[in-house]
Amino acid sequence: MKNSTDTMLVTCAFPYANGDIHLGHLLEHIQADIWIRYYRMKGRSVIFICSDDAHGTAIMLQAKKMKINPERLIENVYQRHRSSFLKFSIFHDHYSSTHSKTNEKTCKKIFNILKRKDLIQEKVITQLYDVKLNIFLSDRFVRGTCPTCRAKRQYGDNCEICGAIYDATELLNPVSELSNSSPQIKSSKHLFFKLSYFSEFLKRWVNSGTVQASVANHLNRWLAMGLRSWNISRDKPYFGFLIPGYVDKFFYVWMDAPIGYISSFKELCNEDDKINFCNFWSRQSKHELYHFIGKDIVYFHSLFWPAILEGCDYRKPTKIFAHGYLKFNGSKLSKSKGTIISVDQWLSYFDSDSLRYYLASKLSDTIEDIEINVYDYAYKINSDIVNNIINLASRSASFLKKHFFNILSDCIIEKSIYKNFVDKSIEIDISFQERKFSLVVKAIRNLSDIANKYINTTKPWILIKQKSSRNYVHGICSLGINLFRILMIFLKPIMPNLVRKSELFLNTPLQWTQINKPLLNHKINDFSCLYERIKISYVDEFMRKI
Ligand code: NOT
Ligand code: ZN
Repeated sequence: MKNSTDTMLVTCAFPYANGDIHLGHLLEHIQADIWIRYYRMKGRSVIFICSDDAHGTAIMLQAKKMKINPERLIENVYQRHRSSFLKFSIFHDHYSSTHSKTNEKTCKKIFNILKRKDLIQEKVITQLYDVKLNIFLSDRFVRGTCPTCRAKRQYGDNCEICGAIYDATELLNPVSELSNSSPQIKSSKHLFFKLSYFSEFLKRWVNSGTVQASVANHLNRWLAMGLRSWNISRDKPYFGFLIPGYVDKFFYVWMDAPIGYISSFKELCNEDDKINFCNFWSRQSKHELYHFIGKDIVYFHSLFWPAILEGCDYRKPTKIFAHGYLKFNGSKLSKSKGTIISVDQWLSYFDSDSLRYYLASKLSDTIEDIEINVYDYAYKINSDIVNNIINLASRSASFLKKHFFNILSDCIIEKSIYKNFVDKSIEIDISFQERKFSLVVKAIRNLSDIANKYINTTKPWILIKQKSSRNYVHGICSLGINLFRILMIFLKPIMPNLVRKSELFLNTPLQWTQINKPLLNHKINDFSCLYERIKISYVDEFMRKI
């Protein structure tokens, strides 16, 4: 671990402000949140920020469809997003919107720096234009026949059938998705960021351990093909910020979104004068910056973003952690296929901690996709959490209440088992740090098996019948509770609600630094149900309804 006085700034990708938070967003936020909770438990100073991604054509069009202005749309969505994250125990230190005044100021400032350094170039380009609606069509809003393989209804950037990459103006028989009319080719002046200027810098940066090896492989292929200048402007009508010094030109949403990381942090610094903005973003910054993102937006974060930062002489991300897609019954969760599962849909059947645990059991440091199967989920929760971990507490607690006034014994009777649990913390520590949460869950599950086997073989329910074995039973059940306590410490970053209830039951806060200090001669509270079994009939109904 690095110097523990440095601050870690952690971000998740900004959800678009035109739809609800769904399980795909949660995968990323839960991954980041577990990592953050772990580091905070270890005493690190961690700041978690995010923001809504409020700009772009899609948001503008949706507001139009709803007959409201885009400001109103993004405000409503903002409130819903914030409440959805809270429902999953995800508490950002600051959650902003890319449509904020701070972000407008930061975007203009960064643009002016880049312009001054001659890193912005003007070019006239041709694009498809919807004459019915008076709007330039972005690649996703136009379909036509692939110029290479003649496949029909392909988008304006690439062909899903033959993989060809082309310009939207090369499509044969293009049709606007917005008005169903055939667009015209129209030219207009645009502003480009000279990305290729940073090729050598990016080659070094990408291969210096800042991204996962498999991501670096992809990036190296793009770098080898040569980088092209990047269009950072959009014509009106567009919902975004106007570019200073130009008429009716707006910043492209992918320009102001990453800058939103800086702006969201800046707003937090304005609220909290203990955090120094300039120290953090300067090139010499000793603080750390981590971005959690999906693998689909690696290009923006690992090429454009560090290049913009380098161009402004700002610090670069410490690491970028990409994850795979969340799949449900074998297919990618997608709005168009109706496989999006919203936070509220999930919570009307199940709880938040169990999803956190289930996703943790699948998460690792790779970009492999993650599959959710709700039957497997219910099985895992019932088996690992209810039958194993909670059962360990409930069976031990029943003897302690009935025979020992809820007071734990004054010594650990099987020191080797206790030591085995404590020693596991070294391995679990590393797995948390490396984001290999599936290994954390596996280790917890194995330990809970060991603890339950110990109770099964010592059989306190038989021993209690002999008066002479009372002390032994006291020792067994107290050990059971102490082992449960260690499991709860390990689970604290993953299942915060369950652990809070367990802290009440154990009558003590749970801290990582206290793992090797068992509760001795300590009064616990009466055991009350810490976790409900998931009914399979619920799972059936959930599957029928979604
Ligand atoms: N709204 C985008 C998406 O793909 C993510 C924006 C990421 C935020 O959902 N900032 N940057 N870069
Ligand atoms: Zn094709």
